[in-house]
Amino acid sequence: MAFKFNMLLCMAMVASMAFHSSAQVFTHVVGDTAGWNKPSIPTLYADWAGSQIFEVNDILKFNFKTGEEDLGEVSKQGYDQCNNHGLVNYIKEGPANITLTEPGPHYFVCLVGDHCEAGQKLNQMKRFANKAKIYNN
Ligand SMILES: [Cu+2]
Repeated sequence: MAFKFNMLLCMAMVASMAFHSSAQVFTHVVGDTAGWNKPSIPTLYADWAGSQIFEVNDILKFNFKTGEEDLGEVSKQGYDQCNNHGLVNYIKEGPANITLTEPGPHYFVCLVGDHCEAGQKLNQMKRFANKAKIYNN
């Protein structure tokens, strides 16, 4: 009887550990169904980011067609000016998954044509639940 109980307890512990680890990584689909494309409204990605709560190790999934869009992680200046200033990561093939390895702002732009100027840019990665604060930069 005691053996059976220990087995059950052990199984319950394993199950809860599995649940915990899978719950820690959350994938945010950037732009939801709009994907990562030249947006119909300039605030689409800012609005989307404002609806999310990010945590370190969460994943950003950028859904786009290879050859039609791209993805650059750039500096604040690159973001503001829509160019590749401070490029730290450039991905040509979609879809692209980016893991948020640290809190605070991250700056993403599409470097195709005038897409960034039209609003295909993302920087509102400021809300990290485990930090319980808003980053103001
Ligand atoms: Cu684009």
